[in-house]
Amino acid sequence: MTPPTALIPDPIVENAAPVAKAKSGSCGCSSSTPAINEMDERLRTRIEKHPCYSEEAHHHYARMHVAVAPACNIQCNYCNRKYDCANESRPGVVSELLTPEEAAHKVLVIAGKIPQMTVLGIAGPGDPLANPEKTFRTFELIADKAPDIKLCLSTNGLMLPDYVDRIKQLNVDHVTITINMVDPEIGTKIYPWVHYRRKRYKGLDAARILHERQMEGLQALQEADILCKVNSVMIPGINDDHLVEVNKAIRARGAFLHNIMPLISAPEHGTHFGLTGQRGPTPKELKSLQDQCAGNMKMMRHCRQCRADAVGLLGEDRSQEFTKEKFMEMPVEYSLEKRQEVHASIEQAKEALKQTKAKIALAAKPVDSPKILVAVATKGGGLVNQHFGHAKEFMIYEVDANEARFVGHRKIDHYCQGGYGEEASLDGIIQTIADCKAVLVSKIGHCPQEELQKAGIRSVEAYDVIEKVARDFYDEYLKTV
Ligand code: CLF
Ligand code: SF4
Repeated sequence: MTPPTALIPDPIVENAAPVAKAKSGSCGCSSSTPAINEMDERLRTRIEKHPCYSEEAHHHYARMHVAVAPACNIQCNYCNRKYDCANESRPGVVSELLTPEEAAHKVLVIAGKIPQMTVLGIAGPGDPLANPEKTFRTFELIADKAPDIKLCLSTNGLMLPDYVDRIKQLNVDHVTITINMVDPEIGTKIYPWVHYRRKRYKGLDAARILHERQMEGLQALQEADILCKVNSVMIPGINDDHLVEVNKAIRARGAFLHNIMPLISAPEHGTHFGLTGQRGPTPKELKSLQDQCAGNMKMMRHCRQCRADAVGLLGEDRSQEFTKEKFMEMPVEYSLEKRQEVHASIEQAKEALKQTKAKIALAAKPVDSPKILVAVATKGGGLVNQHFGHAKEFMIYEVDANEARFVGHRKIDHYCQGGYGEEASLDGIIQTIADCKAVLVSKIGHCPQEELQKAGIRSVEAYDVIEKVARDFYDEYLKTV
């Protein structure tokens, strides 16, 4: 097995940010390059440690959520109030509710134990802005005691225009709005009611109010220079075609990033869509819509629809290590200096990996070549570094002769359970990655390797930079087809 080319990868700043275009002088050369570089640099520092806003950052930096906001002011047809806000959560997940003081204690404990945790988000279990005092009190406590932690919130947008000034004052630099439609007629199929200024609205009135408030909120965020991500839940037959319009509308109003998430719907969730048999999109349908919108603006493809009390790197869930019973007994060991040391070493390793990737890119010959998908097992760091049997999800990369590009992730059942391979999970895994030509893993047993081979999926064992392993496999693959 070859040693890793570098330990931790780079913070390549994602493109397509709503950065002003260079003004050209009469000679055609840029007269404002320094200003743009300055702006790029500022943008880079705002997102480089945010695992949701930067695809590269999510390999290295973690986020956590605190569940301080129980109430909600609208009803979405994909949500059951017994559970967390499904705008940013998988349905069927329940979080333990915390007071702002308990939440602040939890954040400080985790900031000491997981120094790569750089972002604190409030995303439920209801809507943070339907619980403004609890939400803002929590942010105040954390900003005071842990100034290096970025503050983030996710809202349905109904009350957003009222709070943009307060959000700005508190230095919350990242806000997500869930926008599923820009046409209230379509909204009537998603939202049965909204509760606004002490009155309940239904049907078209409800959808119209929500739509107008979302657009107003988005515009206000742009004017306040707060980075805004838009989440959209893709609901086949209801808003799937329409999300291209949503994408254009949000881009025109300055959204930084668009995250189109699949509807997760099952009868046992007890949601309207679950009970009426509304299906979610297939991975192929989701990717195709994301690709369609990608020409317009930067798409987020690494969202894990995490819970309102999520802790850890995206894709890993450490929330059970920090239940209320446990974290209330843990001492606060927050140290700004220690955290900065850890971040500096991550940044160093990222720089090393950036150079490795640059070399790979340089060696690529821009030619027309078939695209294939490969599935990658990783524990983070931008490396193929996980045993097949330990993976709970695969990252999917699209590879051709020019590049290996992250296009999404797929959840799977653990193959290795209690030290033994599970045949039933293997069948499920093979189905989940049936369209991939290979799995890239640090190690794989003989039996799953054979079964994968029968299904036309090759196994590649390596411990190295994902893009390098993917490209090496691609070169080999081309020789055999
Ligand atoms: Fe949390 Fe959301 Fe902030 Fe991230 S999550 S409030 S922006 S810190 Fe991220 Fe989780 Fe997807 Fe949300 S992966 S569900 S997009
Ligand atoms: Fe549920 Fe969130 Fe929608 Fe409120 S905004 S109904 S909590 S999914």
